[in-house]
Amino acid sequence: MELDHIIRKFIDTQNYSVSPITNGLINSTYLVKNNDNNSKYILQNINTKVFKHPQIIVDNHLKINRMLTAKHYDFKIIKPIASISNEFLVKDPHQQIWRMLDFVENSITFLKVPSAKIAYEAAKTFSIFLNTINMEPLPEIGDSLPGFINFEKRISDYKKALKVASADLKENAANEIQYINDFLSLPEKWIKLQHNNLLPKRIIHADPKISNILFHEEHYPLAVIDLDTVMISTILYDFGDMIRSYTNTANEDEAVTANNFNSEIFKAVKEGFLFHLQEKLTPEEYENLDYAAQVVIYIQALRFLTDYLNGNIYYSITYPEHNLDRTKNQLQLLKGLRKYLNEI
Ligand code: GN1
Ligand code: MG
Repeated sequence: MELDHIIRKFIDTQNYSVSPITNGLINSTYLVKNNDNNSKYILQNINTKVFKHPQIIVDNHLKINRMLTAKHYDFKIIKPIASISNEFLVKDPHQQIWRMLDFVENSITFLKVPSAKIAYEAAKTFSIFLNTINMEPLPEIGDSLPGFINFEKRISDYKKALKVASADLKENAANEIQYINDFLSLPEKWIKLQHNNLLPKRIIHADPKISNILFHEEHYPLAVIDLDTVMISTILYDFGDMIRSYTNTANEDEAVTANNFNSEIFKAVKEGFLFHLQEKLTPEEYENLDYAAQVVIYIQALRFLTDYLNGNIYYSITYPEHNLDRTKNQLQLLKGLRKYLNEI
């Protein structure tokens, strides 16, 4: 078996079982169980087309763990597991990079939020996580994804994709292209705030979607996971992405045609997010929360659409229209959110 080579670098037995976990869109993930002693681990193949310097991810992860350990933090801290030869990153014969992480027993993840209560708990968990790691002076966090929150670049990548895409793809995506083009000026204010240094630099998670929190089977939060994107940027991104992920009544992968935005959850997320952070936010941050949510959803739609037009080179897909369906989902969510914000 292909995986055997790599698993044996981490655990010293042939008596194991392995099964894929198909949640992520970038890395490939497996659950490995050592049947000698019943211990379980998460094994991941790091997508080095996206994360060009995996060592940065490992260093950031260890740094964040040290900060969480040093402070009072009630959630589980996921540790990277060293290989038998004491390395956190291991290369396979195809030059693929692998790592192993703690597995948390009795944990589950959600692909969509089942209730406003879970949304509140998730946002509050991130609020505590962010509050715990944002100590002054900010430690040096490596940039694992240069340009990740550079929206000018996101837009120019989209325009490039539009130029080279086939007529067929553009026809399939005609409505979505129209909508994205109509709102190209939406991120301008954000870009300006960033250029003028009006948004404080903080450590953010940058992928606080609902499946990046482990819940106990009895539905209370256990751990924040997936620290790969942890970076120094504006906390508006994390708030926006929580709204993007938690207010969606559909799975991110479903092509929806009717409203998929839930306003009760919107309120719950805001309350949970502000639980620990309210006093820390500057007026610019606080006043732009609702705006940021729109921009993050818009940029996510634009990223899915860009990838569709580029022939699906970034996000993993299971069928050709997958990224277009994801785009439709995000745009429908954006419409729902904007309608709600206009009404209140
Ligand atoms: C990607 O692979 P995953 O699920 O950790 C993406 C996020 C998107 C998310 C959408 C490095 O995260 O930015 O918001 O998909 N990560 C990267 O589900 O691009
Ligand atoms: Mg991620």
